[in-house]
Amino acid sequence: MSRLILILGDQLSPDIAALKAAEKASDFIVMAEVADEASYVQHHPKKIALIFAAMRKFAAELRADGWDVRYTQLDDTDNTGSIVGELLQRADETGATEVIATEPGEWRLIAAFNDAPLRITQVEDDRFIASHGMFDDWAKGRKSLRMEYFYREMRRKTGLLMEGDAPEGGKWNYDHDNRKPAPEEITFDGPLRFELDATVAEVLDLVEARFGNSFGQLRPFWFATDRAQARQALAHFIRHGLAKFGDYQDAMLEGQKFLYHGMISPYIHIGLLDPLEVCQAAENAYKNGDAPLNAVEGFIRQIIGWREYIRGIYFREGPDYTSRNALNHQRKLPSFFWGEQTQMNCVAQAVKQTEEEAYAHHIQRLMVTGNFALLSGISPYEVHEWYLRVYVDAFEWVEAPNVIGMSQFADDGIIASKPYVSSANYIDKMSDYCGSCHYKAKVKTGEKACPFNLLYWHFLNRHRGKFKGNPRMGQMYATWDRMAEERRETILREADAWLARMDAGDRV
Ligand code: DLZ
Ligand code: SF4
Repeated sequence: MSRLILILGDQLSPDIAALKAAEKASDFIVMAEVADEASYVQHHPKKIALIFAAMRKFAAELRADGWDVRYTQLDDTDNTGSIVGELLQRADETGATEVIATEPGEWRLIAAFNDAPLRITQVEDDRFIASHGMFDDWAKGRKSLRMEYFYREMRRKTGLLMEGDAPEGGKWNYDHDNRKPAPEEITFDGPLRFELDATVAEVLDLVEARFGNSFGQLRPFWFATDRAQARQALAHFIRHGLAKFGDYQDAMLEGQKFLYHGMISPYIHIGLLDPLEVCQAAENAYKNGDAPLNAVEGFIRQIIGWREYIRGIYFREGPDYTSRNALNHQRKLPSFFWGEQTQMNCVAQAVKQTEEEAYAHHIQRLMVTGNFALLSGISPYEVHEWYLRVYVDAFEWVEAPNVIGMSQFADDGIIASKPYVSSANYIDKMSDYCGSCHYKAKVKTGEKACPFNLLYWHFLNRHRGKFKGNPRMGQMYATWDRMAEERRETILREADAWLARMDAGDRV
């Protein structure tokens, strides 16, 4: 009996679980560009283009390998607009009565598959090192789920950077050597860029016609869109960027959108690169003496530590995770997140490059836009939707825990042991944004005071009840309490006035 084998736009791996369960002689592969997936949030056009182009090329590879692929293009006249609709149509067409799907990375689709009027078996996505069972076993009975301990398990399990039972170099984590301020000169010219081929050019025209009005620039488009290109992009980063990745991973420079970041996360997440092959390539660079341990360990930790941990949390916490709001933040997302002018240079820079590239690196996301949203009390759901929309590597399983948990503390501390808030100090130290800003990083009150300074105290003050007992925050409250009462009142008054101007749509 033939079956349908569903492959979603972020499941483009030749050894994806559903495909491993398939019979080439009798089963049909189903792939579909559908309006539902392209619009559950209004994605950045570059993200849609990457996914559609990579889907089309992957379908061609499968056909060349002898599979019968039933592929729906977005503008096909009989496109039903949803994945389940396409499965039903293909079931009719082929006589298949059963579907094998690799479990999607989003509760929304899992529920749609469970509720579908045909049998869809969802097999676990084994592109991850930690299965659901393994993560739950690790998490069971623990008071707190800190990434660092989970990461050590992953090191042991994969053998990456291990000397027998001990971590390479004697330490598990070399972050202490990372996080250097922005360097004078960048010697990496950024991710490898690819010329448009006929498939990509056709997809760009389609995306321009259908999604051209969404936030974000479609062109220039230069992403890798197949496995061979993604491997070249990885090799380019390993050869030219990795050695300094660790040192400068938190740095930010105006006009330098990538610094030493490889920008390979979208390729891993959609299946063009296998996470272990990426880590092994980095480990080899260390073994060959081409990159230092602090860079390689930091890079590998992002993949087998953070990425796996975040996914474990998403599935463990369940479908209501994105609606959590532990700090009861209700403010609307200000228009400068959509490119309207702001006088805060750090925010303007992060948003501008997001608009251009569908990318900003993790410190821009965490310490500029995320920090600002948390300090000013923006609804975490709105913040989550923004990140899911604008970033090319944003799929809910990875984006939601990073935003709802790590960045906005809306999960009440499942992921972060304290809220990631900081005043202008940190941004000033790690970037060159402050020098040309309308506001002054070192000014604490008055017209030129950096809003991050005002809002930092406003945040701590308004959440005192929740955080005053947190041992990692005692120092902050002690500093606040030592200030003269009049000064505290001035700060809070100015912060409220600034927020009111922002809410009124003034250029702040
Ligand atoms: C993100 C995305 C987009 C934009 N379009 C499609 C599509 O048309 N067809 C498809 O199969 N997948 C698409 N995707 C990826 C899915 O939304 C993704 O599989 C789920 O969000 C789960 O991670
Ligand atoms: Fe951002 Fe404040 Fe620095 Fe301006 S002064 S760039 S608003 S941190």
